[in-house]
Amino acid sequence: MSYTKPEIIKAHSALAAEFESLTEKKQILRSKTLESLYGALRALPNDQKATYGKELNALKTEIMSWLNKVQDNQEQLPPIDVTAPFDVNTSKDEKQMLLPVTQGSIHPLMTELQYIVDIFGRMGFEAVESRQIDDDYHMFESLNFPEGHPARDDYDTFMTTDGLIAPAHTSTMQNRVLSERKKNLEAGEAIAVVIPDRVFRNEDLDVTHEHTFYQFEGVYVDKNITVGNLIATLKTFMSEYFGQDLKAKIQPFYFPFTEPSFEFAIERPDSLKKGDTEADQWLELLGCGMIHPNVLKAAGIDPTVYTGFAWGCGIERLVMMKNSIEDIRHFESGKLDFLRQFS
Ligand code: FA5
Repeated sequence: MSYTKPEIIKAHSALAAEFESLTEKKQILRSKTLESLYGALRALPNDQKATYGKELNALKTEIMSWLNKVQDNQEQLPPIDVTAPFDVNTSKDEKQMLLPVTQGSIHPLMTELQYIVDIFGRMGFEAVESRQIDDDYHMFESLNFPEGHPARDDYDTFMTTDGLIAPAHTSTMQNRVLSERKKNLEAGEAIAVVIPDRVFRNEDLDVTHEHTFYQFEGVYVDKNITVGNLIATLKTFMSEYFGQDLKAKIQPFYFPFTEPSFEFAIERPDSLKKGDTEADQWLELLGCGMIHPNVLKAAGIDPTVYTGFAWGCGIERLVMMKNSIEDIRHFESGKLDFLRQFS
């Protein structure tokens, strides 16, 4: 449309220049120039409003078409694969350069996880992956937490309204590994498995508590297995992992899926001691115990013939102990200063 009103003609070229200079193009709709045209419309005598208003509307429509054009152009931009190991700024015709590996390194948690799995591999444990979405049966039911059991509240579990669960511990895998390996057990082969993965809890965060963290579960079942075997296994692992014998202690605890149940703590190195009380000297690393007969039964294993132990250990807390890291929140912070210490 060609405009006739001098104020609108002037505003049109001012708006076109302003649009050109804007990075956030939508801001044009808030332009002072446009605003003052609307102010002028309101101030006009009624008999002049119609023609002025028509031109102002046409100007607004033209501005909207500028905006649509910009949007169309943006939509036509080729998508960028942010996971590609290339420099995304090189054009298609140029030879795409692989990013130098010095710009990235394996996350310390993954390095440690591989090391943990390797130690257990040498101790005869097979590694099985857990999962990051599960259901009520594996999170609670199969682990001897019947519906309405108060201990369900101890695991501040994220769940969807239709019953899907973000696992709050790796124990969700116990029923699966026990059921799958029951036949081999009956044929004389002990069940010996470690299960690492990410777990999620609606936690209050502090230096030793994260909402998303890693655990590894251990499950061992055979005939004549006792608490002595459990402690010996954990101590062997700890001395191999830390390269020295650390003071460890177990104290009675409660988990619905083990009986008896324990908490296993190790003495903090001096740099991580928090205070003078007994509790400040120790870091709780894992929960463990003898697998409850109901858990074995849920997997079809006869608890009068077989016994076993299980544990669930926080990987961050192990790595913190080993490297004198004072705050668990560094791991997920993405801070390069922190990560580069391990590259
Ligand atoms: C459990 O998760 C049990 N499933 C462990 C278990 C497995 C017991 C098999 C018996 C048999 P607990 O909630 O205590 O227990 O967590 C186990 C370990 O995970 C803790 O000792 C700690 O090392 C780690 N952990 C727990 N909560 C957090 C958190 N918010 N942030 C970081 N690490 C945590």
